[in-house]
Amino acid sequence: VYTKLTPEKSRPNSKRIEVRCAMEKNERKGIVLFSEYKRGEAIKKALEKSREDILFELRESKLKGRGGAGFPTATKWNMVAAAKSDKKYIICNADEGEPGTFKDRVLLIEYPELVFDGMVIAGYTIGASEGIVYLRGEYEYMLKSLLDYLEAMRKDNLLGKNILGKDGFDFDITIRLGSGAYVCGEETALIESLEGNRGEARNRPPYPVNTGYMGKPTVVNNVETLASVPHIVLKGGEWFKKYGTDKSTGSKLFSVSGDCERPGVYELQWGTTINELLEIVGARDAKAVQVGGASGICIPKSQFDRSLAYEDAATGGSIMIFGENRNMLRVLKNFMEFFVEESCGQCTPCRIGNTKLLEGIEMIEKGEYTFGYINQLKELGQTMKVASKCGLGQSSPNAFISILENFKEEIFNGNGGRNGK
Ligand code: L3W
Repeated sequence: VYTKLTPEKSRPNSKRIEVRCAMEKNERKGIVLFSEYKRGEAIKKALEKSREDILFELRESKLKGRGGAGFPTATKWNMVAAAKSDKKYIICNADEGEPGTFKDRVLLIEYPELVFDGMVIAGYTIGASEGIVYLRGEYEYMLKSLLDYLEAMRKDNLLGKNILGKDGFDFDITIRLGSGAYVCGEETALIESLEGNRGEARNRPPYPVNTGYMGKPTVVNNVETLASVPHIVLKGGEWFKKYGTDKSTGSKLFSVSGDCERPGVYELQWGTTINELLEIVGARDAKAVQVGGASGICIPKSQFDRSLAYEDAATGGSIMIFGENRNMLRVLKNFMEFFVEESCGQCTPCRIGNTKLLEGIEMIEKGEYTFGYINQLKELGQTMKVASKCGLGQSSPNAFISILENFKEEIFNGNGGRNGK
């Protein structure tokens, strides 16, 4: 599916929005990530530049981390570039475990040139000679093709010693598989896992930029963040920030699933409204959109004019659409079961908190609850957000709080409790 929306059809006064569904293999047109790119192009250009120039363009672009948190990429790279150390690392976080998220999978399968070239450029800029892809265990099926791809890059001297004739720039990439733990998408749990330890988050600070893999300065970037870099190097930061909004520049990949006619991965400008997105994907009777996966917030129809942007409805790119017939309590129960299962158990707010929230949902299902207790659970959710050690427990109450708040009519008065579909 390929659609172009004119300004009139989208936001008034907005720039043209180009949309592409990456599930269609032959389509090669898009805003940034899905636009034309040839392997090695940006590496060649980067190696003609100084590290400072690359950092300058990156800063100009205002690229922010695409995993969900939105930390400025140039700041992160700069910290590692400036660090004094005999060894530095660039890690590509491909542990795409957020329910409803499948855009990194598409990038890795269809656009490996962007991801790997982005890693090489990162290595050059920060002064690392080793890159590691931490690949979600469930993506083992793509391991062979990725390894073949890396081999082809070595043959073209895009990896290895003195890359493209650049004296002294040696860089190579290895791929390591996860084993299915959601928490290993959290960067410090990921590093623990890479070091051969149990996947549990570390306290931060120190951040990985100071004390990362093997205690060395490390950049950990999401797949999509790295894939944005080659285009920025080729076309410049000014070009990149023509797209999107002031605070959320460029484009974003959205993994769209649920009750719509055209699920898939879409590249849209930041700032696109939920209404616009629903029209593009053919969702006619949506009553709720879960933005940001199970750990995100559930937005009701009355707020569909909100923008997908760091400054409004921020997201790592997961969009789950729920039609009129969905039982939102059951949706919520499904999310909370996931978090109870995936909490690593290390910190109490997350381990006990998620279990308590799930128990609350089961009480509502049975009709055995008091509003006083449900309100206490919402407060517990707020406590989990501030007291949990890592992003898992800090964000798992989002769905609980937003669904119970935004769908209270359905859940407490309608048939959503015991008798819904
Ligand atoms: C140096 C400082 N570095 C922050 C770095 C930090 C990290 C990045 C973001 O992720 C998100 C949440 C969900 N000096 C620094 C610094 N950094 N301060 O910036 O850090 P932070 O703490 O804002 O967020 P986080 O804990 O890394 C939480 C999302 O993750 N999430 C799940 C996402 C799932 C996927 C997926 O499957 N693809 O993305 C769940 O919580 O959106 O916003 O690198 O080191 N002073």
